[in-house]
Amino acid sequence: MHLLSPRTPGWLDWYRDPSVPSFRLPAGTVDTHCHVFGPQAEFPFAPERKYTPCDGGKKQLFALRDHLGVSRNVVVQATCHGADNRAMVDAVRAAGDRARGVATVRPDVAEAELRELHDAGVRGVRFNFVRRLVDTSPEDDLRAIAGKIAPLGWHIVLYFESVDLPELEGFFSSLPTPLVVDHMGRPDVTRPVDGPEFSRFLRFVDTNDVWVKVTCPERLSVTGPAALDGQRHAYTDVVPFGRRVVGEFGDRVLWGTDWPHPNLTDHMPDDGLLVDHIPHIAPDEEQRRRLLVDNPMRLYWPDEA
Ligand code: 0GY
Repeated sequence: MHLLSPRTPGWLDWYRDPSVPSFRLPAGTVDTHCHVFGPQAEFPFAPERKYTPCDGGKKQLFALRDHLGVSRNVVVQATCHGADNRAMVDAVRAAGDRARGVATVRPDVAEAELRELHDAGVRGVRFNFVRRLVDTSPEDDLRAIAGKIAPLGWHIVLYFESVDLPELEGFFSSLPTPLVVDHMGRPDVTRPVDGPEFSRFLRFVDTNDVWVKVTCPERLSVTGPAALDGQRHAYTDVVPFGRRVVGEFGDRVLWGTDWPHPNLTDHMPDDGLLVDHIPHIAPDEEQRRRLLVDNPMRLYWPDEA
């Protein structure tokens, strides 16, 4: 039997007893950014990983989905599983038509493997440029992957830090598929929403085929989860950023939980509170319908949209 690795010191477990959100998600809501971790005994973590998480498998993911009132999930390959997509694919298959996947693949991936991933429900690959998470792949490798997945109609999910956008933007713009940016490109929310850094990001979105996940207020926030005036309104410093993106790119925004919330060491968000963040960034009903239902359906279930 193989020995289980202990989780990384300081690692916080996902929230075991999330509250019931006050905001009721519209029918058909898609959580477009969540992961599965293992369980390690069944799906060992990749040897090259930069962290060892706690287990967070498909059973718990589906329980959270049902608790929050989410209809469907997009399970994004987490770096702790490297390019071994088995845990993610297992979760997507188990969900039936209620999940899609985003994989990590290597440049030498065979066409038959991509076909198999497609049949399982995978519709994109993730390119990760966050150095604490991965050793970044050479651009030529990423181009080779992009060339292989483009004919399948897939997109590329990009995860990067905002300070790296100027250096990466040219490469991103040259990619042949739609792009989906994680966590609004990770802005520094202590800087002004109309300052040069975030304006550059908005320009990048405006001038390319880019979708934006308005996810992870808990990761971006400096003020943290403290509720405002006793209301279920946390992560208030992130609100202007989310609201701006939803306001400007209403037909290209996506929402997600980021469960089980990798790499958080200061606090673990209550997923119910994350749902209650939505009306603050998408104040009108039409915006919320597009963010939560219409946009993700168009991207991941186009035949049903
Ligand atoms: C996220 C955030 C992180 C990690 C990963 O795949 C991952 O390991 O995505 C992070 O640490 O910022 O998108 O869930």
